Amino acid sequence: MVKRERSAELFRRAQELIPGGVNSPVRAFRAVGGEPFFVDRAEGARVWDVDGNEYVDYVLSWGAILLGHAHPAVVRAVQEAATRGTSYGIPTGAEVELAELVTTLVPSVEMVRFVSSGTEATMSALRLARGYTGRDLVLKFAGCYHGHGDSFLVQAGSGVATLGLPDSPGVPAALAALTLTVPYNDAEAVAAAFQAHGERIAAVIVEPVVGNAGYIPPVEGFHEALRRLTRQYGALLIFDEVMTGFRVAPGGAQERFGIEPDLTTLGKVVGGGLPVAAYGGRRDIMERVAPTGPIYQAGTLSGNPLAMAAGVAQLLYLRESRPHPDLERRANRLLDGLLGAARELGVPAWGGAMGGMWGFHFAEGPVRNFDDARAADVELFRRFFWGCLRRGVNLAPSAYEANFLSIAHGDAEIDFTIDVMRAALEEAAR
Ligand code: KE4
Repeated sequence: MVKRERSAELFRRAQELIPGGVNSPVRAFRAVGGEPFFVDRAEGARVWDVDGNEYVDYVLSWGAILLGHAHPAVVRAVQEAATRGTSYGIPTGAEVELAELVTTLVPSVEMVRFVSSGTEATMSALRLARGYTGRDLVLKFAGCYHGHGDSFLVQAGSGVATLGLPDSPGVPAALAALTLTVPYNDAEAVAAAFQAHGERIAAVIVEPVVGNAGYIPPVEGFHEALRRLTRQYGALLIFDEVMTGFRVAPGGAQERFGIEPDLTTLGKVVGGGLPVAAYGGRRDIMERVAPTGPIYQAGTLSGNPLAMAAGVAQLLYLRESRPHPDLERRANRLLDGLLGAARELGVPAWGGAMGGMWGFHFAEGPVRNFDDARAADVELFRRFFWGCLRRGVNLAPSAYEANFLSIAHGDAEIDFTIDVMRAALEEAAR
């Protein structure tokens, strides 16, 4: 039995002081039951909890860690920046350096504004799209998560072209009504929504590869349809690449799919594990952002020098090492190991991998949208998750999340994980 006393004690204290004992809900393990472990330290592909248990980690700060935990280049850059101060509220050269890296790696991004979280990036991109087009409606996809901005905490109305309803208390119905929600991978539903509301839609925002309903890749032609329909109706196309940016390819999903969105939001990898996110895109749109334009957005810690240093270090390393083909090979080997074990055991399973992002559903598949994902065997997932954790593999603690891997996940870690997943599935499927 894995010792967990110190995590349990910390969790008890945390719950007294922090809602659910965590600073972001998914960390509380409510989707898998039981209690979370508390991390003591991490290095490369591994994390160690406060009771000394070791895990090969596939959460990787929900995708932010591409080079592996505590990569020397990132640690050195942050340490060095800290000796010169931790925040100024005054422009620094590091912001220019990261902006140059982002705009060269992500071709559609001509100008960029750094913020401190993905939520801030998507909220700002939406306000910009509304300000630039003079329109109010936004169209999103069921199962896609774009942070906790009010306009995104909205559930689908009854029909594809009906207006949204609040998906959280505190979101005003009047605001939720401005968000249309349609099924992912359903270009006809998007066309119907545009036929019904086209002249009022400011933007379509989409996870180009879904990571927040479990892993769901786009079907052939889906993004081309979004690009065509947004152009046809004068709406902006926003690629929310907070998760896919720099992870599925150096230039993100848009490079992989050959799509040029009008705006892109970025996060996670761009900050090397420190709080950096960004929104950017066409110069004629970005120039409408204060202080060059009237559309307001600001942030005390935006462009924080330590966070910029971490982001620059991770992106420079990524640009030189071009790790994505190797990451994808390993992710596919890992997934083939799991799917092969499932086949042998007669367990329905389906999954996919793109660059350093991968995921699976215990369902026949293919999983094309949120309804398909919700039809998967979540109970089996819960047993499987704990079977892996007990054996030293830390997967995302929810069936509706993606997993990741880093350049530190070598063949030894992949082989170990395949063995663990096989044993965990055998036990869970009994
Ligand atoms: P943050 O505000 O959490 O930095 O980013 C919001 C966000 C926006 N867009 C996409 C595509 C995202 O995946 C996210 C955040 N991802 C989740 C993972 N499912 C973060 C984990 C969490 O909520 O703690």
